[in-house]
Amino acid sequence: QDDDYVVNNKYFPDKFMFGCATASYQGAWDEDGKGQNIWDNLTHTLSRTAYRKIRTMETWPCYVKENWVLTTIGFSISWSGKYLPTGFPYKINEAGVQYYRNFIKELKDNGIEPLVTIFHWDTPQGLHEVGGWLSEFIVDYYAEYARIVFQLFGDDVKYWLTFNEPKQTCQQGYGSGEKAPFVQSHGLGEYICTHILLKAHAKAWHIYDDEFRPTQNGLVGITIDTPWFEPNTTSDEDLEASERQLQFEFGWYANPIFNGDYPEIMKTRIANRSALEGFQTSRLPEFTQEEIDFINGTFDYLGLNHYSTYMVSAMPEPEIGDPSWEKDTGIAVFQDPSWEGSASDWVKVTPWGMRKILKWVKETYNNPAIIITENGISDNGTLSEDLDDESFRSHYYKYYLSYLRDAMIEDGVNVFGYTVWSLMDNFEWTRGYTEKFGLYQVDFSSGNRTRTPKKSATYYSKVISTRCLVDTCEEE
Ligand code: GBH
Repeated sequence: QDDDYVVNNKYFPDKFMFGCATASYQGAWDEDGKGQNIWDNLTHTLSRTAYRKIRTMETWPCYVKENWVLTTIGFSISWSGKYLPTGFPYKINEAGVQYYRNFIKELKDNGIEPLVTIFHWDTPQGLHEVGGWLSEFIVDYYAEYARIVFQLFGDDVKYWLTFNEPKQTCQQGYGSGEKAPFVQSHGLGEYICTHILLKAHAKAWHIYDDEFRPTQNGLVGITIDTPWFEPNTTSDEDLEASERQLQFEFGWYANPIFNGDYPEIMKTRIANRSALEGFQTSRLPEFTQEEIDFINGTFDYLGLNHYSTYMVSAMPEPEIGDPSWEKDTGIAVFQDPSWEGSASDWVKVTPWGMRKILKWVKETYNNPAIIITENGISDNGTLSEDLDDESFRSHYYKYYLSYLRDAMIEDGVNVFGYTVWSLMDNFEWTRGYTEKFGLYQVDFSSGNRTRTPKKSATYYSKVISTRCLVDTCEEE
């Protein structure tokens, strides 16, 4: 978009947190008597080879051994669970507790701040079988799980995230059905799931606020993901399309938590379309005033996952028929074929989108404290793409971080940290091992999962230790 762009040469503040992100299920599945979750249920019905790979993979403690200069590392706790094998609080697995205790201690001993996600998509199978995220009962089970986690680890963990990407849990898990548990209930399931999940988030935040904050003094946020949506033209219709798409994608979760209730545009559009479709009430459930107040303000900071950009343009109102979230949105979404791609069809190199989304979030939600909890790009595993300093992954980080720094300096966005996705190649959900996001390559066929730093690992280490993206930086 901007060929003359010059990489930002200002230092990142000393207290800026740089790190790497990981997630429990993407690195290991069968440790310490863990129970089953909805992803085990999927992967265990795959071919034996795929299953074996998943089951023998245990990659994570390398960062300490490699002597990284990380200031933070993001990881998630397995609910299913390293220490609650059934997902229910009646049975706590001591081996699992000890595992996380040791891990957190090792981090702290190495000066690395743990950034802990309580839920990254791995609903316990037992809870799924009684309704999962479509059942109100899960609110209390989740809240109880969160309370136990705060109790067990809260003396050492100061940065909590209740959920990673709730939209993927709900829209892909219960709407389009592309991710576990593969429920296809277009235009209905994802709204019910979200309604319940937001209450679970709020309840966990309140539990922390009432019972743990006074002694533990940490921060509890939520990670929400969104691309940037660039208007195709400067017409009013396309500008509205961009705003509307952001509200349906991000505001769906952020508005209830940061401003109160669902975005107006969602309430109106879904109510109108539901009525035309013949529903008695809107497919978007309504919060009571009490619920709105309970959820509003339940954040200490925002985790933002951002990878790429889409173009959007206005289009004629989709015909009335079977409902879907896409039709409720009613926007044409596409990517420009000229954008540089990656091993993931959805990740295009569009670093300017980072500045735009940060500015939009600042303006829409009253300038919250933000940490970028995921940002990254995939290769296909042949390292050849990641060999020199200007390798595409180093290039990606350099430019995304540069626009991020611009957002901080020029737009006054309050970003306090950044963790790349991901520390090492890992299990990419339904895409298996075909897309490699790691700074470290993992040899999944070797017994000890040999890890090799890619060139981008060297570049990123240098950025962290110099706090500068280029060879020499200037003070602000
Ligand atoms: C992250 O989601 C996840 O949090 C992480 O676990 C995962 O490893 C990482 O992505 C890399 O994949 O199939 O075209 O419909 C990022 C947000 C939203 C990206 C859903 C993929 C589906 C695009 N994801 N999106 S498509």
